[in-house]
Amino acid sequence: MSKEKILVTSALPYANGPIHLGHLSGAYLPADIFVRYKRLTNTDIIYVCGSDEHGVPITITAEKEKVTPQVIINRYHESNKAAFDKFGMSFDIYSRTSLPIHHKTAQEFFLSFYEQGILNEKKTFHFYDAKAGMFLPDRYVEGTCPKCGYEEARSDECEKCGSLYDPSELINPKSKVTGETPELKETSHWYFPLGKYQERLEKYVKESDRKYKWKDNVRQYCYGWFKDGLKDRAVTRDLDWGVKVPLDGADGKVLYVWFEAVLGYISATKELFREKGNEEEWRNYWQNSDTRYIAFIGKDNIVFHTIIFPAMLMAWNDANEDKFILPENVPANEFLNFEGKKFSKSRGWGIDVQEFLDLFPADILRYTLGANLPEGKDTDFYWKEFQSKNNSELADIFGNFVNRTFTFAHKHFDGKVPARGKLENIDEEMLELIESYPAKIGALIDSYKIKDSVFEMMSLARAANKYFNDSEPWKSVKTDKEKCGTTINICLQTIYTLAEVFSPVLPFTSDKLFKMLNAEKTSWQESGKSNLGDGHQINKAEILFTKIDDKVIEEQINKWSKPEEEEEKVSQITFDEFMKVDLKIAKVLQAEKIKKSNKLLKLQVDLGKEKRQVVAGIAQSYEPESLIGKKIVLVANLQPAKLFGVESQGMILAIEDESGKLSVLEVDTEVKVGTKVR
Ligand code: B3M
Ligand code: ZN
Repeated sequence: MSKEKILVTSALPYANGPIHLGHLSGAYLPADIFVRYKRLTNTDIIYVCGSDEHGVPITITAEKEKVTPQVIINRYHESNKAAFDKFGMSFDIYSRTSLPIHHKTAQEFFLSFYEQGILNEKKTFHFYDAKAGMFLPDRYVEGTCPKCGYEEARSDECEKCGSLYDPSELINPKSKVTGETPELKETSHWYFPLGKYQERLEKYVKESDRKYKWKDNVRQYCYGWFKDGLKDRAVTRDLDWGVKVPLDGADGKVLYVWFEAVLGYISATKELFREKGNEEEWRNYWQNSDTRYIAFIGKDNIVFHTIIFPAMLMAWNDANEDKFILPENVPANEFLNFEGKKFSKSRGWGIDVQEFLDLFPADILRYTLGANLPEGKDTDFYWKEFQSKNNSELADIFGNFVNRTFTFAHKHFDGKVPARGKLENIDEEMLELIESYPAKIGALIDSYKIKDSVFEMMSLARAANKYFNDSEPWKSVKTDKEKCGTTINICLQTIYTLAEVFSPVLPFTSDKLFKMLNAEKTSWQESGKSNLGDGHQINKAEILFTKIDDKVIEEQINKWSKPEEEEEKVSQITFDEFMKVDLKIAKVLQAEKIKKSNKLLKLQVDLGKEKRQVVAGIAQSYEPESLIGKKIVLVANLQPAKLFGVESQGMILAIEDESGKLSVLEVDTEVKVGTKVR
């Protein structure tokens, strides 16, 4: 049978900062487990990744540090590569998008689209920061929302009330780069007509999902996009850092980072085989309809991998002889949080990988993250849990079992695998168990249930520990040496199986174990058999896992509880500033939903001397009727604003809990309407 061909990619991390544990759980560890497992089956697999080295955040960081973007990307490319290496990531290549081979590949795609005439050139107005001499991407402009008055609204979209508007409507725009007021300046860009591919994309998603069982979150996300309708997307930007637009007169324009970053997978593969001196071999993966392509990513990257990248490949395939395959599956993970809160580089929240690996060995981290992957929902990294996974699972179960077996084998059998005597039920059951586990674990990994597979690996270690206990070799060694030999023989065979099935998650420990066993890995399928012959000499045991002290963990917990307090600090205002806010008690007279909005309610409130109409974003927390009669606190002197075409003359105070549920601030019904709050 010819070997199955698989191409695996993980999202290319931005070379703009260190990777943290959240990244590992999202797109890297699951892929590495998958790849390491597949390499032990009859598979021809390559695993490709690299740094994403373009995009505005890199230029902004460079500007802040007064260095060139090249300095930034070199720094983080090298340090992230080293961190991945220390973590045991087994990429076949960790490339980078600043390489000429990538620029060339991305430009070829752009030109193919351009020459087919599918790109639309459009003129639009964008914010331009004259001081920085650059057009500002949306998230680098901040201003007051024209609809709700929110002061941190983006150039064309308000996070608070969800409205979209024209950038010219944004009140008091400020550049986040220089703090200056940007001007609106006309520019032209090329747009990729995503909508034209919608039908084919829907078919592709539907069929791939049916054949390969896509994850629920991924499928639902795609259908959400389809439902909204796919729109043209600009594939160029006004910037000088990036892949140049390969057209005359396009000076100062580069390809949009996402447009070229996904193509980075292809150029990295080219680079891999160029290094191997087999330049055309990349086609055997990307352009071979027998190859299975799996793209591992985090949930924030779904649209780029299930819609935009496939559309680009379709567009290429329409016009070229050499046709690309599309991802067969995109097993996107949710997010890992850190001690209950989102990782955040800007807020300094969450430990990065280098920092972590300076303190603890990679395998413990791989196991802890692997056992808690955010496959179906967001999960959390907690120091306490990390400690207990290490101490009571890796050390107490797995390590203990290996240690006891080795001690016995050396003490009573000269470090040689003893022959088996007559098998009892308990022995036969254990042998059957180890034979069944590789297939069981493999099937889980094959269906991207990596977290469950890790659980099963430890289940086998647990069963082995129990087998040792129940067999009581410390008794049989005195009364029935042959029986004792049987037990130790089976325990050693089990260690072999464990060394192999754990190898995708604990590669360093697995290597140690094979060295201790004085044996080589076999294929995944064979690893459940009895692989150690009678009389086989084993080596001395090494310590596999050491327990982590409470003190060490507490130190970390203390260290990571600081930013939270800092976060609570908000900037101070003067008494006079506070007194400018006119807070009044109002009574809700009427409440109704606003058409087309699932967040907003329209309220009529009584202020005593006057009545007001207020729009409040509380529709997901309250049925309209339940608000009638409540006395609430109103910001009465807020500038009126229109939301979804409905005028709002004030704002209601509310509290948001962690789940996002809102509770309006209510006061005693005895209080008179119109009373000032102070
Ligand atoms: N660099 C975004 C991210 O790291 C982006 C992924 C590119 S994958 C082609 O989340
Ligand atoms: Zn708004």
